[in-house]
Amino acid sequence: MYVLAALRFALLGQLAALVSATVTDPKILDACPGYKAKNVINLGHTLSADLVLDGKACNVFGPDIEKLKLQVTYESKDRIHVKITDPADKRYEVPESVLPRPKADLLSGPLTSEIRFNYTTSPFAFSIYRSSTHEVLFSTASHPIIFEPQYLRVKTNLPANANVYGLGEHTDTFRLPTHNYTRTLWSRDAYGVPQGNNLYGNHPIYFEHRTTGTHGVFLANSNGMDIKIDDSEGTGTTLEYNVIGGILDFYFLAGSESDPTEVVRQYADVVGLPAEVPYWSFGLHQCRFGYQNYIDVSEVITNYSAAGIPLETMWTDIDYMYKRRIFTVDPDYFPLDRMREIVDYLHSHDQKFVLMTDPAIAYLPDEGYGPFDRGTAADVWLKAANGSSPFLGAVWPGVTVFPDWFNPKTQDFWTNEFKLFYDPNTGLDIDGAWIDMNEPSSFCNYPCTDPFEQAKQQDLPPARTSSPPDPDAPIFGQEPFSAKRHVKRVDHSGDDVQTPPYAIANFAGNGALSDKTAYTDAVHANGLIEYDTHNLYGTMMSTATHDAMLARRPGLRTLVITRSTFAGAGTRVGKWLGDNFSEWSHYKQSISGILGMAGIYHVPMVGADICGYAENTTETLCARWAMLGAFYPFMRNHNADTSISQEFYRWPTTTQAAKNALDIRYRLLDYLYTSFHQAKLDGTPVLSPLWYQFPKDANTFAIDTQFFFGPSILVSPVIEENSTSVDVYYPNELFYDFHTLAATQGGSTTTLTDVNFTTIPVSIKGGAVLPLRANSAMTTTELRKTDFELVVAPSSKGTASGSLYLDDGVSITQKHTTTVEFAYKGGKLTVKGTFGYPTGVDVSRVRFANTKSTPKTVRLNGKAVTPDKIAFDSATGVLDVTLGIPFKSSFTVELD
Ligand code: MIG
Repeated sequence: MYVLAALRFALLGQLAALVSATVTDPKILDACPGYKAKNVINLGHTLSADLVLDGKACNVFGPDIEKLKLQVTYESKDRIHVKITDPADKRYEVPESVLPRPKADLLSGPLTSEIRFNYTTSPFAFSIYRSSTHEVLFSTASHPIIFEPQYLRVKTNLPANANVYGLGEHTDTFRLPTHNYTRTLWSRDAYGVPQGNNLYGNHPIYFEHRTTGTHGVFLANSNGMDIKIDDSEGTGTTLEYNVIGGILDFYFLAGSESDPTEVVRQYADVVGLPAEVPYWSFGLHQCRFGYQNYIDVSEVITNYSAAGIPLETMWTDIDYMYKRRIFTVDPDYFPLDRMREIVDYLHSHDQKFVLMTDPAIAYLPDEGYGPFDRGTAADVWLKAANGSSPFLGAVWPGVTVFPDWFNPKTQDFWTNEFKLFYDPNTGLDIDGAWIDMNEPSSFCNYPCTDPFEQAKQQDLPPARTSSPPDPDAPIFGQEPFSAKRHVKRVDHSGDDVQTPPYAIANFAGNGALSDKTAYTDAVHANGLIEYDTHNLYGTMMSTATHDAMLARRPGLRTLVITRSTFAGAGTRVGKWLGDNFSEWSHYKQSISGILGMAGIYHVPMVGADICGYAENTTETLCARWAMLGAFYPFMRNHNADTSISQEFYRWPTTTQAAKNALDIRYRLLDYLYTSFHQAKLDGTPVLSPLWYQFPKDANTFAIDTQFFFGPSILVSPVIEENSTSVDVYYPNELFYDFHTLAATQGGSTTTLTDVNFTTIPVSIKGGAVLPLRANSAMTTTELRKTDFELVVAPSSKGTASGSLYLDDGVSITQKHTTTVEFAYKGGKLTVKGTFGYPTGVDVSRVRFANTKSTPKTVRLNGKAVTPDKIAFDSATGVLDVTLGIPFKSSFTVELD
């Protein structure tokens, strides 16, 4: 039976591959009739038209839809919304509840817009061009739009060797390949994060950069899709969307001719500004899969402290659960009272605790498993195709159900489970939440005819020797049974939602859409089916978890780290990059991964598993990775259950490397915090590729082994195994060594040699005034009691600026904040701020880099500073002025 099904499946798969191989031939698709525009109504601010099939249907992957509706809206001076759909049919669209859409500014229109919409009526084609230069940014000319029930195709020409970035989540180069390249968007549990594959998250946005400007294109569509970039047709480079459902819902972002970060901010106008996270969440996090028991956990905490490596937050993976059931602890291995002791210990030492919560809930009717019983009573499970019985998968605890985040009662259910299990008085008082497996992941391939058999074969849940206790007696009693909801579905009649005619290049299992996940025909409470909403599952779980965490500690920011994301997820959660390997190539590719999340998709609280998740790390790889990881916004060491231990204290080199890099990170923590605050205000990226800051310098366009951490810290890690040298590119500006402040004039590639295994090259871009903590500390609480010092690193023009934002670090609404602006010009440093939040510390000193000689006088607020407080190092050109003044008011320091 199994064999037959598998065989049938393999055949189907090959057939689908064959069909798509022939039909996606660009010549066939380009020969499709396309549409003719009729009844065009152009009101300036908006334009609408009927699109009518312009010839004999080509029916490549289903019948061409005869009549479509085009709606164009100038939403702001830098954004045009282009929507094409079938007016006769209720097609799926990404719900506003998941991705709220921006409002249109009614005063905008082509006259004031930085980009414009242009079109031809017969055949219908449209283009977007830059108003100032008339440069075409996107054009469907000579590539007819194809619009079928389960296949949408839009194709644009690109410049040769186009610089395209985005379309994540992926582990490919940051600048995407332009030859025979396919990006598939379909969430999957992507162990090993292979290049070229679809991974956990989906962000259908790309930026295209030219020396004449940068623009963005966002397709608000959550259906499975292949986006192809190719230059092999001999007709130039093209980018082609092949989407298996939903509608064409494009946002074109004008970006800017001079500043690439404009388009980043404009994208935030569409998907939302990133969540502000607590100050403590920038401390070091330690995790692993495979801590055997509570003693292991407590040992790690002790060992970190003994090694003198600051550990801010301890994590525990699914090991703590009883039979892998969420909202339970194993009474023998992770007994509640001992785990509560650990949490108390952490809290009394200003440290934090995070636990994993998976979405899949053990299917255990009549066993008194509270979460299952309460969810069943509230009727919040995702349903099978029949619309009534729960959809069953096989995950860690065995056979499971999945919460349906579209069900209006699911939030209350989830919030209540969090309140019960994570109750500070009776349960585990977590400070943040870690959510995994939310693609959603299931261990069963399609057709998963018997999840019970699958669970048995995989020995799920993995056996433990202890006997099962009563995992959790309900505290608040049962939820009232609710009447069956009315199911209203998007019309998928006639569609094949398991094996749609166009097969996207899904890498899960055998490639079927339902492989290793909830079936595409699983039904949500609002009638939507997974075929359309699959890519939203992780983001919806993120929102629900974020809200559940806020309900536990009202008014306080939280940290939620998810694996699966969709556009907009960053408004609530952070993300880690999933199951990488302890390999040098994965260490390297993590840079483009974090740049995508923090630099494009607005999920800035991001990091990869430091030292690598699967396989065994080495002392030197882990040392290098500890140092690179110190410049991930989210810094967490995590590994797999079968890998060797890799806490930073395990090897001397790694210990020293971690200490050195953490020292830099912690001294920069307020700078990072300020950067996150800026991101929250206007979407300015927290991390940037070099070209964001040097957009005219073509040497920077492909660089993805160096990056800016905040506005002015350039990180240039050693990349190769066993190497102590690295080729770095310093763009044309002054760069200063972070430690010595020695200046280098950029403009070329330099080989740094003798970079030992406890050192990471970090430099300050000229033009920055940095507020640093004078010393690092063992916790961020301690750090906040440490004095500040300032570094003035002038640009080649002799000026510098910077800023500092400070608040209590935890409240969502801040009563008192401190904002300080730093400006340096003509030998005068001006520090001007409003000091609503008391820093409680001093400014101990200022170091002026690139100073030619000792000035005649140095004045603090106009008064001469005594010579004993001034030191000049002629070798490095650094003038060090001791201040020792309370950091609570504005001041100036003048050199002359
Ligand atoms: O099937 O919870 O990506 O970080 O350690 C594996 C166990 C489930 C996958 C996550 C990984 C985590 C692991 N999880």
